[in-house]
Amino acid sequence: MRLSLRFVLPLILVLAGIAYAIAPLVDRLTVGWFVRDLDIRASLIVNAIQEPLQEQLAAGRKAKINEFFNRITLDERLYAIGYCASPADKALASRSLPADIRCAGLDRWEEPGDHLLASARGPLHVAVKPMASEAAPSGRLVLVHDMSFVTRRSEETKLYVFYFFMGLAIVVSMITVIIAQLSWRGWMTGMRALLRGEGLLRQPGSGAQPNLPGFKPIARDLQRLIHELEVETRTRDEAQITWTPESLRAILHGELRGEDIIVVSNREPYIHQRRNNRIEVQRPASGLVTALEPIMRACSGTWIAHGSGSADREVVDKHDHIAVPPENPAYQIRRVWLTAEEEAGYYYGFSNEGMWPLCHIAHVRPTFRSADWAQYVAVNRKFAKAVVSEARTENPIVLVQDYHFALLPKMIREELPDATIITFWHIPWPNPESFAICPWRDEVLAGMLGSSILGFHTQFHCNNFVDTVDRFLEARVDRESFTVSFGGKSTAVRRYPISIAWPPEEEMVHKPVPDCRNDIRKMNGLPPEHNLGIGVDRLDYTKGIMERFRAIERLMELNPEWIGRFTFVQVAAPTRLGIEEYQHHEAQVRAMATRINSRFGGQGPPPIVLKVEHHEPREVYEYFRAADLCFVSSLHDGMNLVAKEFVAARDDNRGVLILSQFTGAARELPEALIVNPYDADQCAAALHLALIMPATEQRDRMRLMRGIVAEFNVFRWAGRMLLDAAAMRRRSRLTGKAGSSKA
Ligand code: ADQ
Repeated sequence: MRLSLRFVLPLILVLAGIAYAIAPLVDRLTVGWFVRDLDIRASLIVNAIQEPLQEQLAAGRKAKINEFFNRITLDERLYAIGYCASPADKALASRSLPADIRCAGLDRWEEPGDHLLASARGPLHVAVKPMASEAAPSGRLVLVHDMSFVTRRSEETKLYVFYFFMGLAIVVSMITVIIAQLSWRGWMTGMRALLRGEGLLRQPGSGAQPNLPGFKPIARDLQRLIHELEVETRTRDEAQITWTPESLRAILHGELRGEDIIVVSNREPYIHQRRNNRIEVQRPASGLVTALEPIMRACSGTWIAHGSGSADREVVDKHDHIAVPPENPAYQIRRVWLTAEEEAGYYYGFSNEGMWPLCHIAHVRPTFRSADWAQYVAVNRKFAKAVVSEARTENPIVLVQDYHFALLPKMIREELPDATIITFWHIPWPNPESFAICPWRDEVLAGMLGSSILGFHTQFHCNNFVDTVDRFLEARVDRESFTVSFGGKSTAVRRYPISIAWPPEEEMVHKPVPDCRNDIRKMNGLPPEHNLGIGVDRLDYTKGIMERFRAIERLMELNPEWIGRFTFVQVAAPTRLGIEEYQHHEAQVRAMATRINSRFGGQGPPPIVLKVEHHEPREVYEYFRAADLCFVSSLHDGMNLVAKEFVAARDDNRGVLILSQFTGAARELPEALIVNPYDADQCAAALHLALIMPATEQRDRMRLMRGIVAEFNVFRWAGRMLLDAAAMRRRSRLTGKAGSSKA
């Protein structure tokens, strides 16, 4: 609009100037035309009155002639008329004949020219016409016409000319602006089409792509340029940034200043619990919370989660909001309330009896019930509504967390088509054959493909997902860019390995390692130099706790020198106790520990100390620092943060990590002793190797692992996803697409 005004105003001024300049010319032209008309009119009048006038002259009736002339001048235009018999005579004339016109001076009005005479009532036109006849008296007639109407007409004409040019200016400039706009839009559409790799012009409605080979090199060059710029920026960013909460915050301020950020997860970052008539605030020990908190603090966004605390309802405002962190509020939690039936169907049922075993190869059969599915759909819908009601803009950035919300991306996309939706799947993705078990597989896949970016921990999980989509949906899969186009939108499938905060909080590593060793051994009734192993997990069948115990039993069988000299402390947090499979698993774990302890525990400290309870993160770190080895034996794990936490805890560069090959972490920490948890002999050998590993080798391995965890920390995980989202939004603005880009 501003551009149009900038163009139209000068054009109007120029045309107004032209109109002003040509006005005198128009004036002169119109006066000339009227003078010619009046001359002709005068001749006609002379012809008409000549005969009766000559009769009167012949009869010598001068008074009658004057009266005749007065009558004629009643005509609106004819102002005066006179008759001169000769230059010496006095004119016989109407009363109105100006005094300046006398018979003696008539010659001047016969000379070529305008014959205009100025008077008080305006310009007058004077015409002198000979009245020649052989038979009758001759002489000259003077006809004076009133020209004031000519002046009036001339003014009107000037005005018309002015308006005409103004109108012309507006019409011409509007046409020019419209043509310019259309050409610009056409050019931009063409460029966008080129950048999308389409032809320059699309046949409206046909979807046909004309092949314009001449433009392909330009498109290729532009695409390459944009890609190179992005890669260069990202490489520069990632190589140069030391990822800390501060750098993440600074990047968010720079790249996503003022953007509307919404996080959705099942678990909330702060839980209000009522205990002994007091309300306590709990922070769940969760990698997800650690990763996302700095984002929320930096962007002052909204975190939507299930309000699961016993005092959660008491502390929210009327919009179910509460500002957190309590000591220094920086963002808000929006709590979503679920009924017992909803929680049973959506959380325990479909999410944890269906999707969890489906995605983990742990040989526990998934259970799918249509009633659970109905609750899962309903709860996802409930959260989608919450997202829409919390969105402050048309295109918020929504970070959807985990398998509880597979349908949410599509539901949000339907309401907010321009949103940038990043879904992160914290658990593995199975191969297509395994996934086909899910009766609602197409709906789950379509739901997830509402995302702009879909993140997994490992490339292997990305590959499995893309293979699954390729197998079951009518979608276009581009394996070079790893994007899936489905239903007119495309989703980028990306690998973002999650991690932990680095450096760990001072409070976690405050207590010196020797003190941790002493205190933990004392606390568990173990001698001061006793060999100690540690396992920290939720009591979940995917964590391979039974396989771990079997390996310890095998160690005792194969290397009896460790009996009474080695104890493994298993800290197991109770989890999902509403599910029968978990109750059964806990009973099995307890029974197995008891059996092994009774077999090998007679000669001193037991091989296994099982602590089925939740510990504060600080206590967990104390165990990590006290142990000689940490054993992570997951049967299948998206990442496994415990492995990284153990590495972070060991600032003394001691301790050995034994890590299952089926964890995402195994791909990042090859300096750990990588084992197959199903192979008890191999695991026992790894335990033995860890217990006899020289301090120098422990140090070398630990240093390398600490370097990796420090560099690829959780701030990098969050930062990379958001930088990708920011780049996607920039690209969308350039190519005129939003959210998950049009395919
Ligand atoms: P989880 O299956 O919960 O996470 P994990 O990554 O090991 O597994 O994280 C567990 C967290 O809980 C760790 O921070 C650990 O310290 C803590 N924790 C475990 N037992 C505890 C106890 N008894 N007391 C106190 N704290 C305890 C899911 C996926 C993983 C993925 C994460 C993050 O299954 O594969 O790594 O999400 O994406």
